[in-house]
Amino acid sequence: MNTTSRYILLILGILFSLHWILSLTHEEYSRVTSIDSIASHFRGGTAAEKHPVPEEYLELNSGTLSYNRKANATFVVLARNSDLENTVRSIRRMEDRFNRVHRYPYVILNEVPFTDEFKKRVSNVITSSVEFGLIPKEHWFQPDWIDEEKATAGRKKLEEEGVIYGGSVSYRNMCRFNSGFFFRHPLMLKYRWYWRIEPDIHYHCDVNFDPFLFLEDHNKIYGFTISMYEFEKTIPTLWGHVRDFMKLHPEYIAEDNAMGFMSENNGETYNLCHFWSNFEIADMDFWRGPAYTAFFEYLDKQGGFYYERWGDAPVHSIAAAIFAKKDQIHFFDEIGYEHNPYTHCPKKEESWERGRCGCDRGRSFDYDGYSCLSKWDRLMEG
Ligand SMILES: Nc1nc2c(ncn2[C@@H]2O[C@H](COP(=O)(O)OP(=O)(O)O)[C@@H](O)[C@H]2O)c(=O)[nH]1
Ligand SMILES: [Mg+2]
Repeated sequence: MNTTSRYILLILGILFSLHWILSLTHEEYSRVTSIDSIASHFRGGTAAEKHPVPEEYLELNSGTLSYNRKANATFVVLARNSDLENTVRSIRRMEDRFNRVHRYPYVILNEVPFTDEFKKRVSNVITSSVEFGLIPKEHWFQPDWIDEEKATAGRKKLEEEGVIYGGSVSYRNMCRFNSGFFFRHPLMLKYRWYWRIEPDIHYHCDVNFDPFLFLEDHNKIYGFTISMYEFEKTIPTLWGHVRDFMKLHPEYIAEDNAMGFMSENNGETYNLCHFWSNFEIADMDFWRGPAYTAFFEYLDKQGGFYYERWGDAPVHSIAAAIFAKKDQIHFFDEIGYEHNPYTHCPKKEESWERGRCGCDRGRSFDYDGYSCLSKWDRLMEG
């Protein structure tokens, strides 16, 4: 071997070792350079390309299916009185980009009564109708049977570890409420579908189709725009309980489900992927049905909403991925959405143009190292 070849081999060896060490020691690096993630840049068959909302749903098309039709649906917003300015902004954006055409109602919920000022300011930007609701105490506060000493120790630990909202009880109340109770609120019972809105989110494109009708007509139960990895420290025991539940209730596990999105080894371990639930368009019949009811009750009994800091995002996502078929979950590429710090901007250029999107497609979160969309693409390709 001549000297040049030796040098080349040496350099390749160093690069390979560096890559290997970085992959082992830096999760983020490992994600960005994983085969899935790199492959996604070259894939033609991403979910965005393969599963667009069909032409006949687009309002630019005179034969659109959504004229003269409406779903039994509502927006739902959970907010505090102190969220007033940001709630007004989110709703105003939703009105501008979608709802001044579609006129779906709003339900706005809080564990304390909304002030008159809040109701007046919010109602003023809504072109449809709105109901303000008080959350029943038993749907919100930490139950008596939770061991407070254990819960305090759990909060302290996460706080010391610098986990976001690690020491907050109200954040835990919120996550448990969003996991198991919002769809049981008396004001929500008359509806089947909901679209969740949070204070200070942005809609970057015109939504010129009715996502509720699209989901309903295609027998889907859940729509998302952003997916990502969960902080493992907030759910150390969650997957163990999920596995126990699946053993107890194999009858609820759907055929052809989306387990492959969340696990690389058919359910043995959780890869932390979940749909970001601050955006959700979903079917409450699914949450109200036997599988999810039993699942939520089972998880709730373990106390992890308080002893750890289980989020509604992994809880909803895991349930949708296990109890529904993968085809019943939909990635909405067309909907440009932002919740600080991440933005989904449509991948398809024609969707971006048609939606008059203001976002930068080059900065879309979709194939960021922290996003799980490449895993979704992989699943939907198979
Ligand atoms: N009524 C009420 N709403 C809350 C409370 N905490 C959070 N929320 C709402 O729950 C949602 C998620 O909270 P947020 O602070 O945005 O959490 P993040 O998105 O995970 O950072 C938002 O709609 C908040 O307005 C609370 O204590 N009371
Ligand atoms: Mg938020």
